[in-house]
Amino acid sequence: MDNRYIDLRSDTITRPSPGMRAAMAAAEVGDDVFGEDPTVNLLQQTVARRLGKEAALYVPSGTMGNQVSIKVHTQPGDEIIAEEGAHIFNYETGGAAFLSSVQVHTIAGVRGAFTAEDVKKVIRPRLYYMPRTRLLCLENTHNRAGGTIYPLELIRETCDLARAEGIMMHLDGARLWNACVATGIQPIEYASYFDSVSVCLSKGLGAPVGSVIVGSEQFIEQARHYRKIFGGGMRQAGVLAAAGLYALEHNIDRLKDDHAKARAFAERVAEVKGFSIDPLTLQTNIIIINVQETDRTTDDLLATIRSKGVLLSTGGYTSLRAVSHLDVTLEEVITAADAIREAMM
Ligand code: TLP
Repeated sequence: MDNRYIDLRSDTITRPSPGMRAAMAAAEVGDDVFGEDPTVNLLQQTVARRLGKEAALYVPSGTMGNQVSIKVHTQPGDEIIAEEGAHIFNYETGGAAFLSSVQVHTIAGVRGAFTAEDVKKVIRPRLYYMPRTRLLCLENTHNRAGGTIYPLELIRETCDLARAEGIMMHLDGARLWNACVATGIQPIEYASYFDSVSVCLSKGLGAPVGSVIVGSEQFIEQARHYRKIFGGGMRQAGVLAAAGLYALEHNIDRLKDDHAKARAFAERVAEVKGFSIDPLTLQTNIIIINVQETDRTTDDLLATIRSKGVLLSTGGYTSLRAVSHLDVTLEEVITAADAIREAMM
Protein backbone atom coordinates (compact mmCIF):
# COMPACT_ATOMS: atom_id res chain seq x y z
CA MET A 1 0.00 0.00 0.00
CA ASP A 2 1.15 3.54 -0.72
CA ASN A 3 1.94 4.79 2.78
CA ARG A 4 0.81 8.32 1.98
CA TYR A 5 -2.75 7.09 1.94
CA ILE A 6 -5.16 5.29 4.22
CA ASP A 7 -6.63 2.95 1.68
CA LEU A 8 -10.27 2.03 2.26
CA ARG A 9 -11.14 1.29 -1.38
CA SER A 10 -11.64 -2.40 -0.79
CA ASP A 11 -10.73 -5.35 1.40
CA THR A 12 -9.09 -6.78 -1.72
CA ILE A 13 -6.07 -4.49 -1.32
CA THR A 14 -4.47 -6.37 1.58
CA ARG A 15 -1.01 -7.86 1.21
CA PRO A 16 0.03 -11.24 2.53
CA SER A 17 1.41 -11.05 6.06
CA PRO A 18 4.84 -12.50 6.96
CA GLY A 19 3.13 -15.60 8.44
CA MET A 20 1.11 -16.09 5.28
CA ARG A 21 4.18 -15.65 3.09
CA ALA A 22 6.04 -18.23 5.18
CA ALA A 23 3.18 -20.69 4.66
CA MET A 24 3.28 -19.99 0.92
CA ALA A 25 7.04 -20.52 0.76
CA ALA A 26 6.73 -23.85 2.57
CA ALA A 27 3.85 -25.17 0.46
CA GLU A 28 4.13 -28.58 -1.15
CA VAL A 29 3.12 -28.33 -4.77
CA GLY A 30 2.29 -30.42 -7.82
CA ASP A 31 0.50 -29.91 -11.13
CA ASP A 32 -3.09 -29.06 -10.27
CA VAL A 33 -4.33 -29.55 -13.84
CA PHE A 34 -3.43 -33.21 -13.20
CA GLY A 35 -5.12 -32.90 -9.78
CA GLU A 36 -1.72 -33.47 -8.17
CA ASP A 37 -1.18 -30.39 -6.06
CA PRO A 38 -1.47 -31.58 -2.45
CA THR A 39 -1.97 -28.08 -1.05
CA VAL A 40 -4.73 -27.25 -3.51
CA ASN A 41 -6.34 -30.60 -2.73
CA LEU A 42 -6.16 -29.91 0.99
CA LEU A 43 -7.68 -26.46 0.54
CA GLN A 44 -10.51 -27.91 -1.53
CA GLN A 45 -11.21 -30.64 1.03
CA THR A 46 -11.09 -28.12 3.87
CA VAL A 47 -13.57 -25.73 2.28
CA ALA A 48 -15.89 -28.54 1.12
CA ARG A 49 -15.97 -29.85 4.69
CA ARG A 50 -16.56 -26.42 6.23
CA LEU A 51 -19.44 -25.78 3.87
CA GLY A 52 -20.83 -29.29 4.13
CA LYS A 53 -20.63 -30.10 0.42
CA GLU A 54 -19.28 -33.15 -1.38
CA ALA A 55 -16.57 -31.39 -3.33
CA ALA A 56 -14.80 -28.09 -3.99
CA LEU A 57 -12.74 -26.41 -6.68
CA TYR A 58 -10.07 -23.73 -6.28
CA VAL A 59 -10.49 -20.90 -8.81
CA PRO A 60 -8.41 -17.76 -9.38
CA SER A 61 -11.13 -15.23 -8.55
CA GLY A 62 -14.59 -14.64 -7.18
CA THR A 63 -15.71 -13.67 -10.64
CA MET A 64 -14.60 -17.01 -12.02
CA GLY A 65 -16.29 -18.79 -9.13
CA ASN A 66 -19.60 -17.16 -9.98
CA GLN A 67 -19.24 -17.47 -13.74
CA VAL A 68 -18.22 -21.12 -13.73
CA SER A 69 -21.19 -21.85 -11.44
CA ILE A 70 -23.62 -20.03 -13.73
CA LYS A 71 -22.18 -21.94 -16.68
CA VAL A 72 -22.68 -25.32 -15.00
CA HIS A 73 -26.24 -24.59 -13.90
CA THR A 74 -27.60 -23.11 -17.14
CA GLN A 75 -28.14 -23.60 -20.86
CA PRO A 76 -27.98 -20.76 -23.41
CA GLY A 77 -31.22 -18.79 -23.44
CA ASP A 78 -32.01 -19.51 -19.79
CA GLU A 79 -32.80 -16.77 -17.32
CA ILE A 80 -31.14 -16.28 -13.98
CA ILE A 81 -32.49 -14.14 -11.17
CA ALA A 82 -30.30 -11.78 -9.17
CA GLU A 83 -30.81 -8.75 -6.98
CA GLU A 84 -30.36 -5.52 -8.95
CA GLY A 85 -27.22 -4.53 -7.03
CA ALA A 86 -25.65 -7.98 -7.32
CA HIS A 87 -21.97 -8.31 -8.18
CA ILE A 88 -22.90 -10.89 -10.80
CA PHE A 89 -25.11 -8.35 -12.55
CA ASN A 90 -23.04 -5.19 -12.12
CA TYR A 91 -19.36 -5.96 -11.83
CA GLU A 92 -18.63 -9.08 -13.84
CA THR A 93 -18.47 -7.36 -17.23
CA GLY A 94 -21.63 -8.99 -18.50
CA GLY A 95 -20.01 -12.38 -17.95
CA ALA A 96 -23.31 -14.24 -17.65
CA ALA A 97 -24.28 -13.07 -21.16
CA PHE A 98 -20.79 -13.43 -22.59
CA LEU A 99 -19.89 -16.84 -21.21
CA SER A 100 -23.21 -18.57 -20.59
CA SER A 101 -25.56 -16.77 -23.03
CA VAL A 102 -28.13 -16.28 -20.29
CA GLN A 103 -30.11 -13.19 -19.39
CA VAL A 104 -30.37 -11.76 -15.91
CA HIS A 105 -33.76 -10.88 -14.48
CA THR A 106 -33.19 -8.47 -11.62
CA ILE A 107 -35.25 -7.90 -8.50
CA ALA A 108 -34.96 -4.69 -6.49
CA GLY A 109 -34.35 -5.98 -3.00
CA VAL A 110 -34.26 -4.31 0.38
CA ARG A 111 -30.66 -3.95 1.53
CA GLY A 112 -29.70 -6.57 -1.04
CA ALA A 113 -32.28 -9.19 -0.09
CA PHE A 114 -35.56 -10.24 -1.66
CA THR A 115 -38.42 -12.42 -0.48
CA ALA A 116 -39.87 -15.63 -1.91
CA GLU A 117 -42.91 -13.55 -2.83
CA ASP A 118 -40.67 -11.26 -4.94
CA VAL A 119 -39.22 -14.30 -6.69
CA LYS A 120 -42.63 -15.83 -7.33
CA LYS A 121 -43.59 -12.77 -9.38
CA VAL A 122 -40.70 -13.18 -11.80
CA ILE A 123 -40.56 -16.94 -12.29
CA ARG A 124 -41.48 -17.56 -15.91
CA PRO A 125 -44.45 -19.73 -16.75
CA ARG A 126 -43.34 -22.86 -18.58
CA LEU A 127 -44.29 -21.70 -22.05
CA TYR A 128 -42.18 -22.63 -25.04
CA TYR A 129 -41.68 -19.00 -26.08
CA MET A 130 -40.42 -17.83 -22.71
CA PRO A 131 -36.97 -18.20 -21.25
CA ARG A 132 -36.60 -20.91 -18.64
CA THR A 133 -36.02 -19.57 -15.12
CA ARG A 134 -33.11 -21.75 -14.15
CA LEU A 135 -31.01 -20.21 -11.39
CA LEU A 136 -31.42 -17.92 -8.41
CA CYS A 137 -28.29 -16.05 -7.29
CA LEU A 138 -28.07 -14.54 -3.82
CA GLU A 139 -25.18 -12.49 -2.42
CA ASN A 140 -24.17 -12.70 1.26
CA THR A 141 -22.91 -10.33 2.43
CA HIS A 142 -24.24 -7.97 -0.19
CA ASN A 143 -21.49 -5.70 -1.39
CA ARG A 144 -23.35 -2.85 -3.06
CA ALA A 145 -26.03 -2.71 -0.37
CA GLY A 146 -23.28 -2.04 2.20
CA GLY A 147 -22.01 -5.42 3.38
CA THR A 148 -25.48 -6.42 4.50
CA ILE A 149 -26.25 -9.88 5.80
CA TYR A 150 -28.90 -11.87 3.95
CA PRO A 151 -31.55 -12.76 6.55
CA LEU A 152 -31.61 -16.53 7.04
CA GLU A 153 -35.41 -16.72 7.02
CA LEU A 154 -35.47 -15.12 3.55
CA ILE A 155 -32.84 -17.58 2.31
CA ARG A 156 -34.96 -20.43 3.68
CA GLU A 157 -38.24 -19.36 2.12
CA THR A 158 -36.54 -18.59 -1.19
CA CYS A 159 -34.84 -21.97 -1.15
CA ASP A 160 -38.17 -23.74 -0.47
CA LEU A 161 -39.72 -21.98 -3.44
CA ALA A 162 -36.75 -22.70 -5.70
CA ARG A 163 -36.79 -26.40 -4.80
CA ALA A 164 -40.53 -26.62 -5.47
CA GLU A 165 -40.04 -24.96 -8.86
CA GLY A 166 -36.95 -26.93 -9.88
CA ILE A 167 -34.76 -23.81 -9.83
CA MET A 168 -31.11 -24.07 -8.78
CA MET A 169 -29.64 -21.85 -6.06
CA HIS A 170 -26.19 -20.25 -6.20
CA LEU A 171 -24.64 -18.15 -3.44
CA ASP A 172 -22.07 -15.48 -4.17
CA GLY A 173 -20.44 -15.81 -0.78
CA ALA A 174 -17.40 -13.65 -1.51
CA ARG A 175 -17.83 -12.33 2.04
CA LEU A 176 -19.80 -15.18 3.57
CA TRP A 177 -17.23 -15.34 6.36
CA ASN A 178 -18.16 -11.81 7.40
CA ALA A 179 -21.82 -12.83 7.65
CA CYS A 180 -20.89 -15.87 9.75
CA VAL A 181 -18.75 -13.91 12.17
CA ALA A 182 -21.38 -11.18 12.55
CA THR A 183 -24.32 -13.54 13.11
CA GLY A 184 -22.75 -16.64 14.63
CA ILE A 185 -24.48 -18.69 11.92
CA GLN A 186 -22.17 -21.44 10.66
CA PRO A 187 -21.04 -21.49 7.01
CA ILE A 188 -22.46 -25.00 6.75
CA GLU A 189 -25.92 -23.72 7.70
CA TYR A 190 -25.86 -20.96 5.07
CA ALA A 191 -24.47 -23.32 2.43
CA SER A 192 -27.12 -25.96 3.06
CA TYR A 193 -29.70 -23.93 1.11
CA PHE A 194 -27.60 -23.71 -2.04
CA ASP A 195 -26.57 -26.04 -4.86
CA SER A 196 -23.34 -24.09 -5.26
CA VAL A 197 -21.47 -21.55 -3.19
CA SER A 198 -18.49 -19.40 -4.14
CA VAL A 199 -16.37 -18.06 -1.27
CA CYS A 200 -13.39 -15.74 -1.53
CA LEU A 201 -10.07 -15.98 0.26
CA SER A 202 -8.78 -12.68 -1.08
CA LYS A 203 -11.26 -10.25 0.48
CA GLY A 204 -11.45 -9.94 4.25
CA LEU A 205 -9.35 -13.08 4.75
CA GLY A 206 -6.29 -11.42 3.29
CA ALA A 207 -5.00 -14.04 0.83
CA PRO A 208 -3.47 -12.53 -2.32
CA VAL A 209 -5.51 -14.65 -4.74
CA GLY A 210 -8.24 -17.20 -4.87
CA SER A 211 -11.78 -18.35 -4.34
CA VAL A 212 -13.33 -21.76 -3.85
CA ILE A 213 -16.60 -23.09 -5.22
CA VAL A 214 -18.40 -25.97 -3.56
CA GLY A 215 -21.23 -28.28 -4.57
CA SER A 216 -21.98 -31.89 -5.40
CA GLU A 217 -19.32 -34.17 -6.94
CA GLN A 218 -21.13 -33.89 -10.24
CA PHE A 219 -21.29 -30.09 -10.09
CA ILE A 220 -17.57 -29.84 -9.33
CA GLU A 221 -16.65 -32.26 -12.10
CA GLN A 222 -18.40 -30.00 -14.60
CA ALA A 223 -17.02 -26.88 -12.94
CA ARG A 224 -13.49 -28.24 -13.42
CA HIS A 225 -14.22 -28.62 -17.14
CA TYR A 226 -15.40 -25.00 -17.45
CA ARG A 227 -12.62 -23.65 -15.25
CA LYS A 228 -10.20 -25.04 -17.83
CA ILE A 229 -12.14 -23.54 -20.74
CA PHE A 230 -12.23 -20.16 -18.98
CA GLY A 231 -8.45 -20.27 -18.57
CA GLY A 232 -8.45 -20.95 -14.84
CA GLY A 233 -6.56 -24.25 -14.79
CA MET A 234 -3.46 -23.43 -12.77
CA ARG A 235 -0.40 -25.58 -12.32
CA GLN A 236 1.67 -25.40 -9.09
CA ALA A 237 -1.07 -23.35 -7.47
CA GLY A 238 -0.26 -24.76 -4.03
CA VAL A 239 1.81 -21.67 -3.24
CA LEU A 240 -1.41 -19.68 -3.56
CA ALA A 241 -3.66 -22.26 -1.95
CA ALA A 242 -1.34 -22.26 1.07
CA ALA A 243 -2.23 -18.60 1.58
CA GLY A 244 -5.89 -19.60 1.51
CA LEU A 245 -5.39 -22.32 4.11
CA TYR A 246 -3.48 -19.89 6.30
CA ALA A 247 -6.28 -17.34 5.90
CA LEU A 248 -8.94 -19.85 6.91
CA GLU A 249 -7.00 -20.73 10.01
CA HIS A 250 -5.94 -17.27 11.17
CA ASN A 251 -8.12 -14.59 9.65
CA ILE A 252 -11.76 -15.47 10.15
CA ASP A 253 -12.44 -14.62 13.80
CA ARG A 254 -10.65 -11.32 13.44
CA LEU A 255 -13.21 -10.13 10.86
CA LYS A 256 -15.15 -8.84 13.86
CA ASP A 257 -12.40 -6.24 14.28
CA ASP A 258 -13.03 -5.08 10.72
CA HIS A 259 -16.71 -4.74 11.54
CA ALA A 260 -15.90 -2.60 14.58
CA LYS A 261 -13.60 -0.42 12.47
CA ALA A 262 -16.31 0.08 9.86
CA ARG A 263 -18.78 1.11 12.53
CA ALA A 264 -16.36 3.62 14.08
CA PHE A 265 -15.74 5.10 10.64
CA ALA A 266 -19.44 5.29 9.78
CA GLU A 267 -20.40 6.98 13.04
CA ARG A 268 -17.96 9.78 12.34
CA VAL A 269 -18.58 10.19 8.63
CA ALA A 270 -22.37 10.15 8.98
CA GLU A 271 -22.07 13.58 10.62
CA VAL A 272 -20.77 15.21 7.42
CA LYS A 273 -23.31 17.56 5.90
CA GLY A 274 -24.85 16.04 2.77
CA PHE A 275 -23.61 12.53 3.56
CA SER A 276 -26.02 9.88 4.69
CA ILE A 277 -25.50 6.29 5.76
CA ASP A 278 -28.39 3.92 6.36
CA PRO A 279 -27.72 2.80 9.94
CA LEU A 280 -29.44 -0.52 9.23
CA THR A 281 -26.66 -1.39 6.80
CA LEU A 282 -23.92 -1.11 9.43
CA GLN A 283 -23.55 -4.85 9.80
CA THR A 284 -20.10 -5.84 8.57
CA ASN A 285 -17.11 -4.15 6.91
CA ILE A 286 -18.58 -2.12 4.02
CA ILE A 287 -19.92 1.41 4.37
CA ILE A 288 -21.97 2.97 1.60
CA ILE A 289 -22.24 6.75 1.90
CA ASN A 290 -25.02 8.36 -0.06
CA VAL A 291 -23.70 11.72 -1.28
CA GLN A 292 -26.61 12.87 -3.44
CA GLU A 293 -27.34 15.84 -1.23
CA THR A 294 -23.86 17.31 -1.64
CA ASP A 295 -24.64 18.15 -5.28
CA ARG A 296 -21.11 17.05 -6.14
CA THR A 297 -20.06 14.18 -8.34
CA THR A 298 -18.55 11.10 -6.77
CA ASP A 299 -15.33 11.67 -8.77
CA ASP A 300 -15.04 15.17 -7.41
CA LEU A 301 -15.63 13.98 -3.84
CA LEU A 302 -13.14 11.13 -4.21
CA ALA A 303 -10.49 13.59 -5.40
CA THR A 304 -11.12 15.94 -2.46
CA ILE A 305 -10.93 13.07 0.00
CA ARG A 306 -7.82 11.72 -1.67
CA SER A 307 -6.14 15.10 -1.29
CA LYS A 308 -6.54 14.58 2.47
CA GLY A 309 -4.78 11.22 2.31
CA VAL A 310 -7.76 8.87 2.19
CA LEU A 311 -8.73 6.55 -0.63
CA LEU A 312 -12.37 5.52 -1.03
CA SER A 313 -14.17 3.97 -4.00
CA THR A 314 -17.63 4.48 -5.45
CA GLY A 315 -20.55 2.41 -4.28
CA GLY A 316 -22.94 3.34 -7.08
CA TYR A 317 -23.71 6.46 -9.12
CA THR A 318 -24.47 8.61 -6.09
CA SER A 319 -22.51 6.95 -3.34
CA LEU A 320 -19.03 6.42 -2.00
CA ARG A 321 -17.80 3.19 -0.50
CA ALA A 322 -15.38 2.57 2.35
CA VAL A 323 -14.25 -0.93 3.27
CA SER A 324 -12.32 -1.88 6.40
CA HIS A 325 -9.78 -4.66 6.26
CA LEU A 326 -6.83 -6.47 7.74
CA ASP A 327 -4.23 -3.88 6.71
CA VAL A 328 -5.81 -0.86 8.37
CA THR A 329 -5.96 -0.19 12.11
CA LEU A 330 -8.82 1.30 14.13
CA GLU A 331 -6.68 4.40 14.67
CA GLU A 332 -6.12 4.78 10.93
CA VAL A 333 -9.79 4.40 10.22
CA ILE A 334 -10.61 7.11 12.76
CA THR A 335 -7.89 9.35 11.30
CA ALA A 336 -9.41 8.77 7.85
CA ALA A 337 -12.90 9.66 9.07
CA ASP A 338 -11.63 12.83 10.73
CA ALA A 339 -9.75 13.80 7.56
CA ILE A 340 -12.93 13.37 5.53
CA ARG A 341 -14.89 15.48 7.99
CA GLU A 342 -12.26 18.21 7.72
CA ALA A 343 -12.19 18.01 3.93
CA MET A 344 -15.96 18.41 3.76
CA MET A 345 -16.28 21.34 6.17
N1 TLP B 1 -15.72 -7.13 -5.48
C1 TLP B 1 -14.77 -6.06 -5.66
C2 TLP B 1 -15.16 -5.22 -6.86
O1 TLP B 1 -15.33 -6.02 -7.98
C3 TLP B 1 -16.39 -4.42 -6.66
C4 TLP B 1 -14.70 -5.23 -4.41
O2 TLP B 1 -13.77 -4.41 -4.34
O3 TLP B 1 -15.54 -5.40 -3.53
N2 TLP B 1 -18.64 -11.18 -5.44
C5 TLP B 1 -18.65 -10.09 -4.65
C6 TLP B 1 -19.80 -9.89 -3.73
C7 TLP B 1 -17.58 -9.19 -4.70
O4 TLP B 1 -17.62 -8.11 -3.92
C8 TLP B 1 -16.51 -9.43 -5.57
C9 TLP B 1 -15.36 -8.46 -5.67
C10 TLP B 1 -16.56 -10.57 -6.37
C11 TLP B 1 -17.64 -11.43 -6.29
C12 TLP B 1 -15.48 -10.89 -7.38
O5 TLP B 1 -14.29 -11.23 -6.82
P1 TLP B 1 -12.92 -11.09 -7.67
O6 TLP B 1 -12.53 -9.66 -7.59
O7 TLP B 1 -12.00 -12.02 -6.96
O8 TLP B 1 -13.21 -11.53 -9.05
